[in-house]
Amino acid sequence: MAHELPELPYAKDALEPHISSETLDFHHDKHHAAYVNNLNNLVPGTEFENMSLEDTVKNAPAGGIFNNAAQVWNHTFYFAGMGSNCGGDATGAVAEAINEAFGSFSDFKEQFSKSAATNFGSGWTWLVKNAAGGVEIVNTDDADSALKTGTPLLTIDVWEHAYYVDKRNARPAYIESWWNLVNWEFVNANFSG
Ligand code: MN3
Repeated sequence: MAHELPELPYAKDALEPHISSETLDFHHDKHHAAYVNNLNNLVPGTEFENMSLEDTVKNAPAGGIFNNAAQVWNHTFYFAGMGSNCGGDATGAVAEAINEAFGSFSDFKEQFSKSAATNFGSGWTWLVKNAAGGVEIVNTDDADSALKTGTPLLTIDVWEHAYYVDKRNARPAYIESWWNLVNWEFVNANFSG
């Protein structure tokens, strides 16, 4: 049972002008694809050979299998959390949870953006549902995934390959663009799921 690279849930140019089709050519077709290929090369003959992607992320020890499995899952989740005709303020039940946790959407947006901008080196910034049913912001390093510890609702990839084509070194400009793409229907589905 080989892992497969999921298709993007939109056309390559659907996220423009915020994220270019050239970025997606590299980010999905090269980087995401490479993690899938690496994982498929690593699992034969191990206990992970026939394990689902989610279970592999949750169970693999630190090392190559975990890193590649988590990067496959994280990227699929990241791409699914964006779309055209998206962005704006949060909607639905997750909007209420955000207001409860952060006071207002603008306060949440400011804290999330700051966490993503200051997440040192390569990593991911997440909105997660915690054990109490509320929401919080979590940063992870490198390939690490919020899937290991809780219920991810939304993520932004802050590895340089996510923004260097469009924004060069300006991570904050990428984060500001990304807010225009957040798919709040996806976030709400994860929150209630
Ligand atoms: Mn990436």
